[in-house]
Amino acid sequence: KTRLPDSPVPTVSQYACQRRTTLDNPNKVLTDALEVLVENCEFNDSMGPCSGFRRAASVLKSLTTALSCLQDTAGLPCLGEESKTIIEEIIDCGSSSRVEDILSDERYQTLKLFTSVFGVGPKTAEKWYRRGLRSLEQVYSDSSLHFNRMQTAGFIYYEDISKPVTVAEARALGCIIEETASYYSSGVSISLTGGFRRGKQFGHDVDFILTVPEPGKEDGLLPAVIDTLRSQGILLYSDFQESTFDLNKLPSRRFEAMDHFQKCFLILKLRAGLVEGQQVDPGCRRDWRAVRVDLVAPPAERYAFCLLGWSGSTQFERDLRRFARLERGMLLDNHALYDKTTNTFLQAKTEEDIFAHLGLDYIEPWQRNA
Ligand code: DCP
Ligand code: MG
Repeated sequence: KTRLPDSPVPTVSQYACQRRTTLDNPNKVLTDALEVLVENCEFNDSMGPCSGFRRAASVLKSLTTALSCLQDTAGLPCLGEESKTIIEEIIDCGSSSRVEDILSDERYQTLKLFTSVFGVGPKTAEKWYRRGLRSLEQVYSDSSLHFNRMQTAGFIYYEDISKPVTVAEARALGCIIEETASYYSSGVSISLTGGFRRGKQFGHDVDFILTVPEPGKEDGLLPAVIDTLRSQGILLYSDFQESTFDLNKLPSRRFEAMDHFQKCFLILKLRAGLVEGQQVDPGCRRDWRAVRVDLVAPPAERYAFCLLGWSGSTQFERDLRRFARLERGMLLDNHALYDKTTNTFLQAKTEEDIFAHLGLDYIEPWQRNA
């Protein structure tokens, strides 16, 4: 028998930052199912199994062909027994009983509904559920409950902000923010980040990074933008967070979900007439919709780290940090990259610089949909 020459087996990395994951996902049925399990774990506060299912779903998202049998998963990383069982069930019978049970579970459905309100996390949702509340109407009319400002806005604008934001709307908002910021300084640069930067057609919000070249000048930027939006009559809600960024306190020891840059979480009034391709319906009771917008204003020299951190996906970010720590002995967050071996901060002007410091091939934003 003639032996075939050893052909290199294409291997899939266990790290999302070493995979190219576009929005084309031929295994969406499988990844949707695994993500139901992730969500359910989040509701149950069981973080262990949660990351297992998250990583499994993320690996499948990077594949360019649909799995047709369980054997197709041979050699793929991050697929535990539980994930494989789900995958096999779905391939064989079209659905997974475990996933179907969760989807029809009253607690899951209710927590999903409650956490769909802006400002409501799993803890609050659980509290409402335990009081026997099952619908948003019941929650909102329960006079013994206290809602914070964010949740109140979440209820008032619920219908609008639970409707996905389109690319055209994101663009229109970009123009508004750009013009508004230019009143503060002609040198302001604005970058679209988050899901839209990864090429998504819809988002739950629109994320922008604003920078000014002059060091320190970013301090007054967002308060000025917020004031102008208010005076234009398009500010429906604003939660401004002062910068707590301190170069001397870097690197932060744990993974931080939130960074320390100046930022604001907004709800803006977007007029239909400003959105390209959108007709103003004369019969409509109003010619605008409410949209969620997040702005962050890092010091210009932190821009690359901030951009990389806010571009996502969340799983891509998690794996970048995990890769940095476990494979390179480095600490990465939205502010900086720190080399623990040499005890130095590695500087970066661009995302490419950061990938290079980590010894990673550059992954384009549209390939980060892990
Ligand atoms: N992010 C993160 N960790 C978090 C929250 C956010 O790494 N806990 C990063 C990754 C996200 C980005 O910030 O991509 C923006 O957050 P969004 O919640 O707006 O997420 P996306 O923009 O990716 O998705 P959507 O289309 O739902 O807005
Ligand atoms: Mg977003």
